[in-house]
Amino acid sequence: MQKKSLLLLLPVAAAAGAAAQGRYNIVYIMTDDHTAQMMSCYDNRFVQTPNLDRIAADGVKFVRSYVANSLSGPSRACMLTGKHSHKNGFTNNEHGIFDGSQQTMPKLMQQAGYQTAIIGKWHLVSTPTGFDYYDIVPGQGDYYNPDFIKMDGSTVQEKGYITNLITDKAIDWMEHRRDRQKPFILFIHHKACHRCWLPEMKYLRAYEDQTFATPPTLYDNYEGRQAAAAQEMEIGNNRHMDIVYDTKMYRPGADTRLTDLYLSMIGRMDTRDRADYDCFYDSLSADFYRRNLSGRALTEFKYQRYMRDYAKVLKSLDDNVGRTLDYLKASGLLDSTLVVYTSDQGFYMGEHGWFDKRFMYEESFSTPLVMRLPEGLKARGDISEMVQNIDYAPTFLDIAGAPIPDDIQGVSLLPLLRGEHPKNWRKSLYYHYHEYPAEHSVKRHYGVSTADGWKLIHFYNDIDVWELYNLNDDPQELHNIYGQPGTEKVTKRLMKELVRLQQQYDDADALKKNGK
Ligand code: SGN
Ligand code: CA
Repeated sequence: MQKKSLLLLLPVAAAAGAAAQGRYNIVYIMTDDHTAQMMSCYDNRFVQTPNLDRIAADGVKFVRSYVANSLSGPSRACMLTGKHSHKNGFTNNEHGIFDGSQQTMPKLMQQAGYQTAIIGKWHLVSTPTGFDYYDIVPGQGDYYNPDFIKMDGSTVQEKGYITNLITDKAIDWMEHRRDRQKPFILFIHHKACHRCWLPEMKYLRAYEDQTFATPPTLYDNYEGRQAAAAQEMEIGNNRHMDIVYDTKMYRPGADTRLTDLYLSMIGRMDTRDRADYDCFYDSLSADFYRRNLSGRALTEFKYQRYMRDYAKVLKSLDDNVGRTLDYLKASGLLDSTLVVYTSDQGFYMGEHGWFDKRFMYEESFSTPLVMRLPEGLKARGDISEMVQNIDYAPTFLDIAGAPIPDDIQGVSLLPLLRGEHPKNWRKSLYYHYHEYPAEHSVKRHYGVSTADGWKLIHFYNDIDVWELYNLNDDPQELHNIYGQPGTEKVTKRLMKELVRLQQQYDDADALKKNGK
């Protein structure tokens, strides 16, 4: 009680610098592969997410929020360290092991007197460091009756649907396990809405009568974009989007590349749930094989299945974020807690014909970011300054009143949360994606994106291709105008900015690759 009233009396600057007792808590909720197109406060076309929208309605929505490297493990490492991938060392999922001995924001939060806990997806291979408590899933985790890795090193299978379980554990930690004498930072890392979008049983039949509008670029021909043409993440291609695993059109004897993986995942369900699941998808599957679809009809069928299953998974997520907010309110914590909701990156919902992420194009470079602000932080509504996931670490440190080490590359968002709009705010962002050759075949690339709507990208490794976009004229990034007459001046400006950022962030390997 004393803690709450103390905080409410403190103006923000004093609160940030005050003793542990008077400081804000932080609840950081991060989903997997949740994209702004599927969050109604960003985009109203497809689904309603009333609980996620509540966060924005009571706080702020960042409309230019981006990641540094559009992939799970790397994004998580950027968030934890406040540094770009080449500095924190975790550049890709397939070969990375996070070096847990390095400086991380949770460790610095501990030093500042915070209790730290993480529940859910970790995906950084090494054992978590800097957490007073963890209960994490191995690798990508499972939707049904998932395993959890405990702090004693044991792995325990738990009964239920993953989004509910992670939320139960988060609430249980806040209610029963934490030290109430300390402020806390709790990381709730959901598996939702990662591939292959397996729904909670109560939403098995949700969205089935909804037909989602197809994006105008579903049949993109990738003209002038060599790397876009070389990817392997097309909905219409059965080698990329698996008809059994991704769209659940299983039938006995099916032997697609990912059939076994699919069967092992749904093999975790309880018998009764499985019978209901089979009853539902078997009849869709029988109908699908009877129709013998091909070409655009097949692509559009897969697109509808993809959208519906993704929407089902998201519905449980939205419910559970609502449950988390309700708990914070009921327990009297809400007004002393910064609630952050974001994703590890954006995702393609059929734009360019794709699912998955990785590219520096807007859908996957951007990520949703909304925050409910505690008493004393005055900002409300949309924030249009450019922000990136390397900014979260310095923001949380700033909120804790802890010093921000010089080697942290992100910047604190606290001034923006106070309602300020610093004149010298960054005017460009740096991006670098490293995972190639790998699943989905997205070439390595880095680039710069500017506040006035320009983007310059260099794809390298087994290719040497530059792309230039003017997002003001070409928001869908269909027209690569690199090298076209009239673009010399802007290209020169962007190239200079790219080099400046690579120098500032000390990305020495990338600097060498410019070849300019
Ligand atoms: C898995 C998925 C990929 C996905 C990566 C990375 N394949 O490998 O489709 O791009 O994860 O995703 S699957 O057959 O195992 O589903 S990330 O979000 O973890 O980076
Ligand atoms: Ca992800």
